[in-house]
Amino acid sequence: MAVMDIITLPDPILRKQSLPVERIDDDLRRLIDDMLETMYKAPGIGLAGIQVGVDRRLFVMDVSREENNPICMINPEIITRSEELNVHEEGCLSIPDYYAEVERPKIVTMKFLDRFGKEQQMELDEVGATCAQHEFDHLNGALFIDYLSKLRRDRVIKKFAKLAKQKEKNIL
Ligand code: GNR
Ligand code: NI
Repeated sequence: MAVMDIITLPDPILRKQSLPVERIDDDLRRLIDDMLETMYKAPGIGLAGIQVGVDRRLFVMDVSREENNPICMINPEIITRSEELNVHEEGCLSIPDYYAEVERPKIVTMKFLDRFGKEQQMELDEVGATCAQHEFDHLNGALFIDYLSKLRRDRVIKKFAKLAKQKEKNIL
């Protein structure tokens, strides 16, 4: 198993649309295990392929306190969204040290393939629903800051662009 590098803002890769996973084989299962290790190490409660540079429709998550409930969703679909909404503070490993409240459906039902290619359905609530929707967004190039006002979003993007420039300078 290996810890992978996590891509952060303002890397344009994060805005890429991910493509369906076509083959679920040992190589993919190895990637899933590496993504889980990377997520636990961060630490985070979710990680999408695109965050480690893999533009395929899969993500891992674990919202259990004991870190003993790893879930991997391949080619996920959100098949139901509750009318009731829920506000949750969100963060993203690709936008380090920035947090904001986001309103999303409180309960979602996800349909996906598991690591063995078996079709699964799962209802998620509260943090689980928030996390699954946040990860699903990553597969479409969306980030939680897209739900904020343009002013706040632009401020965050600007801050990370400036930071990246500074880092570049320090290397040269
Ligand atoms: O670690 C993470 N925590 C989190 C908190 C609230 C809502 C969503 C998340 S997901 C995030 C990890 C991440 O960036 N996944 O894409
Ligand atoms: Ni994220």
